[in-house]
Amino acid sequence: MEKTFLMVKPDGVQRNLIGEIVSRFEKKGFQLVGAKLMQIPTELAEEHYGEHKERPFFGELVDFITSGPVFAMVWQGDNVIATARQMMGATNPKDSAPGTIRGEYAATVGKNIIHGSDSPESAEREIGLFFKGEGLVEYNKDANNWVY
Ligand code: DAT
Ligand code: MG
Repeated sequence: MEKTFLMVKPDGVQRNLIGEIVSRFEKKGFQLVGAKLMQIPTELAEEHYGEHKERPFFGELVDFITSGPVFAMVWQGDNVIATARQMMGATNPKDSAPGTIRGEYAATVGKNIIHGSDSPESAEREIGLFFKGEGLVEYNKDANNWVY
């Protein structure tokens, strides 16, 4: 089953949105296989966002993502990578559809509440970066029989 890396960013943690966000993915029928509250070290932030190194907002992005704890998660399910991106909404909340996480809770691109992997390659890379093969729990979830 496909896995993706999702993370409630520091603004989402501070604004008490962890539960709301977890709840949305649970209700959708996805399965949580790893989660932790953590402070991201600068080096990990720079590596995670390495694809944006040359962008003018890179410094701000690293400062923001290291400005407080994040809630890092791995979720599993059929087509979870693309579906989670749809549930998150567009990167810039000015364009995020109502009903999406960013559409409901975010107002600016610099504080857009949630991160989600954008492809199978980035999911594998980000799960490896944040969970290093540890902390993932493989288990049978009976509710899957009612989802699939
Ligand atoms: P996403 O988080 O939807 O995958 P991305 O990978 O293009 O978006 O960018 C990573 C983060 O960088 C994004 O969540 C917020 C920030 N960001 C993107 N574009 C930005 C911009 N033009 N100005 C400021 N921050 C930006
Ligand atoms: Mg991205």
